[in-house]
Amino acid sequence: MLEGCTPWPQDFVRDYLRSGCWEARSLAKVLEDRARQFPRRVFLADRDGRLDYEEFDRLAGRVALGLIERGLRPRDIVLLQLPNIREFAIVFFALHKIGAVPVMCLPAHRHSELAHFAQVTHATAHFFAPGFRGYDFLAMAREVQAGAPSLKLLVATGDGAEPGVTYLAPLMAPASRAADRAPAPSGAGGDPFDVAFMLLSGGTTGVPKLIPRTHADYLYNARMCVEALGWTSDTVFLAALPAAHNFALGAPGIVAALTVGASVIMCPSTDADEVFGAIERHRATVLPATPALIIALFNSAQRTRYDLSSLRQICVGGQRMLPELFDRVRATFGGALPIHAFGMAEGLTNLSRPGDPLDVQRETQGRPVSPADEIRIVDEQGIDVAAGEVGELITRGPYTIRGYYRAAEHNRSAFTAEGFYRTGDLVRLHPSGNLIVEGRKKDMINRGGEKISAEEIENLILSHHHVRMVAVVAMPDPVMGERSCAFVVPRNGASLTLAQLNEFLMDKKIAKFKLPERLEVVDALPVTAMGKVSKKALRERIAAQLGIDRRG
Ligand code: J2J
Repeated sequence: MLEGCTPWPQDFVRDYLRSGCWEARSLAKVLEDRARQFPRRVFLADRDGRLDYEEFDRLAGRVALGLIERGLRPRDIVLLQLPNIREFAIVFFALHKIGAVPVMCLPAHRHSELAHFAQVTHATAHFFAPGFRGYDFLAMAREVQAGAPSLKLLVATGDGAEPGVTYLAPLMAPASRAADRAPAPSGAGGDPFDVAFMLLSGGTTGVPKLIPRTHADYLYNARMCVEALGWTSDTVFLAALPAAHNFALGAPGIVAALTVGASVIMCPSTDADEVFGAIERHRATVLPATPALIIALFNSAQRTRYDLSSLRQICVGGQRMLPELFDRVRATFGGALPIHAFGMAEGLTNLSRPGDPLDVQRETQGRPVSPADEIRIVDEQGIDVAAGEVGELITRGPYTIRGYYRAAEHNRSAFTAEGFYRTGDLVRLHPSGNLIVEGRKKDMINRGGEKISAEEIENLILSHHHVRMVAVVAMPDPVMGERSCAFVVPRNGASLTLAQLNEFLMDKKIAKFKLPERLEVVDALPVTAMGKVSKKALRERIAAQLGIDRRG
């Protein structure tokens, strides 16, 4: 396995191979197989049209050759920062044909995050869409490159003549058809049991951690999602959530669709008109969403103007879907079934099953997709709690990582000695065998499914010279579920407003969704009996304050 990763122990490897969980096939190989099996079936559609499996595979091959010509090599690590457009998938599979390893960055990431990923991985290339949402990604890419000498290649979508930039449109163009006849790189460096790509952890640490996923583990994860949900080649999956997130990428997303020869619609926005328009136009059958997105879609006046009758499943995850929301989804989207998706980029996917009794589907967050997933619910001492009691969910299995990338010290606390990943989620076992998420231990804010590490933002705020102490906590929000609130103890006599704080944080060039949305200036922070800042007390305090604000 790639240096800096933690392999599964040999006896587990043997088991996962013997039981057929892991197969010796890379992502590129699965694409090539599907292209042979279903040449004329649509794999990918977006605003620019549809691509069948064969065309898509050919395009990915062309781009792979073009990138090899420009110096990209097997095992190179690259930053992939593309929105939900066809190029996202074309480049993703082109990289797999080469055997290069993409880091799945979000379009929302900015200089600070990208520079960190480049530095940790020694990435050799950065892929971006220059003007997406009016932001100058090229300027940012150049700035990141200036501080990261390993970044030799900047690759932009579209066409252009900026010096030092490779453009994707010419690489995809039929003009290079001669190259189509050259032997396409066929999963060259794509060892099925090695790292295929790296996801980013929502994180509880100062900087986001990288999650190395192998071809074999991810394909198994994807296949088991397909089985749990009964997808077929007739499934039409709409990716409106960022495709770089595990939820839309494969669990259960694009890679899952690929395993059964289904279709994927790339939708670059979660705007209601865009999402509804894409469902109607492409007769989408599956929509993955966060509770926040579902609520926004409900509240849209546009809903009744579109024909949404093709929808069969609405997978809701990233945050807990309350039973009331489950009922509303059922009643509103023409009989489409709400599915709980309780997953994590580190691995374990729990899904509710269409065949379960309705009350179980409604009230629980589902169960693991694989019988080989091991789950335990433990107390503070790591001892299993009694059935039905709340405890921390820990897990290991054929598609759950054994360690973050190059993070030996953090891994010692994030995993047990037996290799179980500590999810930080507080859950309880329902009599049906499904899980109910009751809360979490980990110190993060879950803003509409987008995770914010409290420590990361606290460290940045502490560098403000007006700040003596800070604690960032979640405050309840009817749409987003949570938003972040910063409690700040200023230095003697200093003052600070939310606008000033956020201006300061924007100068640090971080993703905008991480900015606190409320500032409480206080004289002191409450402490626990152990002398630690009591985030619980702060969360309760801001929740009570919001209750007063809303009433009053
Ligand atoms: C409560 N908490 C949930 C849910 C995730 C499918 C769906 C979501 C993710 C994801 C994913 C939750 N109810 N239904 O990767 O494949 C919280 C938990 C979890 C963390 C993981 C997928 N669904 N969560 O959200 O890596 O706290 O993955 O540990 O972004 O989100 O976040 P992430």
